[in-house]
Amino acid sequence: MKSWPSPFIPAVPGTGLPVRVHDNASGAVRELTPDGTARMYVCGITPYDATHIGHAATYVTFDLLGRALRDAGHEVLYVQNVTDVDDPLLVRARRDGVRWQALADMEIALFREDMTALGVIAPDYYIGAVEGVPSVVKVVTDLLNSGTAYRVELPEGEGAAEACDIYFDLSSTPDFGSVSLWDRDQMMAVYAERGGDPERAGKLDALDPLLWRAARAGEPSWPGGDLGDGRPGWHIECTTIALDYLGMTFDVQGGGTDLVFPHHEMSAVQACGITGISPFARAYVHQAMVGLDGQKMSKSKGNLVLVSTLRGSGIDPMAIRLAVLAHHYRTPWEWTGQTLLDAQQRLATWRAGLSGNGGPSADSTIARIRECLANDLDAPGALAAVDEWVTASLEQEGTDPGGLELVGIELGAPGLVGRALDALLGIRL
Ligand code: 5CA
Ligand code: ZN
Repeated sequence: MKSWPSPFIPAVPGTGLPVRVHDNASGAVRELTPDGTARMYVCGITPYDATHIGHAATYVTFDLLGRALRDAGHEVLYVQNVTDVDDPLLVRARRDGVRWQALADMEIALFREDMTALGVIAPDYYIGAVEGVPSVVKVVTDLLNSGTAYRVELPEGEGAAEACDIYFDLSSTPDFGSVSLWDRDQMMAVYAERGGDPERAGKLDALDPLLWRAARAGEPSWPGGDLGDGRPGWHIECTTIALDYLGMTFDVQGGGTDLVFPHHEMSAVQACGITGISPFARAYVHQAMVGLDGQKMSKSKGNLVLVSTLRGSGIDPMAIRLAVLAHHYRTPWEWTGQTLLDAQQRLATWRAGLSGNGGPSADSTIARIRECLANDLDAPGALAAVDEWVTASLEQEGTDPGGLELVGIELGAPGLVGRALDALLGIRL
C-alpha cells in the first residue's frame, strides 16, 4: 500500500546517544541495541474513522523514536500495518450504508494527509491486512498441520456446511503472558471488550485467539485453500506482516497501551508458535492513552478531536505536533482547548527566538535535546531545553544594539537549533 511523502531530515553536527525506552515485557527502561539497522513495527489504524489526537500521539511518539535511532547512527527499517478489513470497519460501513473498501480508502487517504502534515516519517513498508491474506493463509495452514491451531465448528446457521473458524492453541507455547505480564483474571476482565470472544463454544481455552474466520453471508472473504474461504483474525495480521517484513526478534513493537493485551500479547505468542523462536520483539513500547472529557479518546465512543478538523480550521500542524510533544509518552493526558493554546504560544515564541542570525551557542541545547530523547523519549524535557535557548536568545536581542560583538552571541546558532528541532523533534518552523 502507498504510504506518504517523508520529510527531509537535515544533518545536525555530532551524534545522538544510545536510546533507552520502556519495555513492557521487562517492566523496565532498557537500552535498544539494534544490530546496525533498527527494525520497528508499529500497529497502524483501523480505517473506519479519522485520525484523532490519540492516534497522532502514538505515531508522533514512534516518529520521535525513529528520529532518535537515526541520530544515534542507525538505519531504521519501519513497518506499519493498516487493519483494512476487520469487524469495526465492516460494522461502521454497514451503519453508514457505504462499501467497506470505500470507507477504508477514504480514511487511509485522510490519515496519509494527517501524517504528512504532522511531519511523521513514512514507514518503509505500509501494509494492509488485505495484502497480507496470502501470508496468513500460509502460516495458519502450517499451524494447523503442526497441531498448534485447531478448528471450531460454526454456530448453527452461520456460514457454509463444513466451514470452521480456526483458533490458536495458547497451551502450545510457554511464552503466553510474557509481553503484558498480566495474570489470567486481568486478561479475562478485558478480553471481550477488546475484540476477543471468550464465550465462543468449542474453544479449548476461552482466551485462544481467532486466526481465521470462515466466510459468513454479507462479509468479505478470500480463498483460504485447506482453510476454506474466510478472512484473517486481527492479531495474526500483525504477526505475519511483522514476520514478512522484519523477521523474528526485531527491535521495537509499538502501539498504544490499549494494545498491550490482547493484541501485542497474542501477536507475539503466535509468532513464537510459528517460528519456534522467542522473543518476537526485543522491546514492547506503548504510548499512554490520550483522553477527552475524562475518557479515552476513541472512535468507538465518538469523543474525538480530529487532526483533520484542527487543520481544516487553520491550526498549524506544527502546533498540534508541539501539543503532543509537550506530554511524555508514558503519561496519560487529556486534550483541552488550553493544550492547543499553549502549543500555539510556544510555536510563536520559538519562531521569534529563532528568527535572527545570531544567538546563544547551540551546542549545549542540542546536547540536552539528545540526552532527553535518549532517556526514554523525554520530549517535554527536550522542549524545555529549547524554551531556555529561545528565552536567552530573545533576551540577547533586547540588549544587543544590533551588532554581534556582545560576548556569548554566536553567528548561525539559530540555524543550528532550527535544524536540530527539525531533525530530532520533527518541528519545522
Ligand atoms: N489497527 C489496530 C492496531 S493493529 C488499531 O488499534 N487501530 S486503531 O485505529 O484503533 O488505533 C491506531 C493506533 O492508535 C494504535 O496503536 C492504538 O493503540 C493507538 N490509539 C488509539 N486510541 C488512542 C488514544 N486515545 N491515545 C493514544 N493512542 C491511541
Ligand atoms: Zn497491530
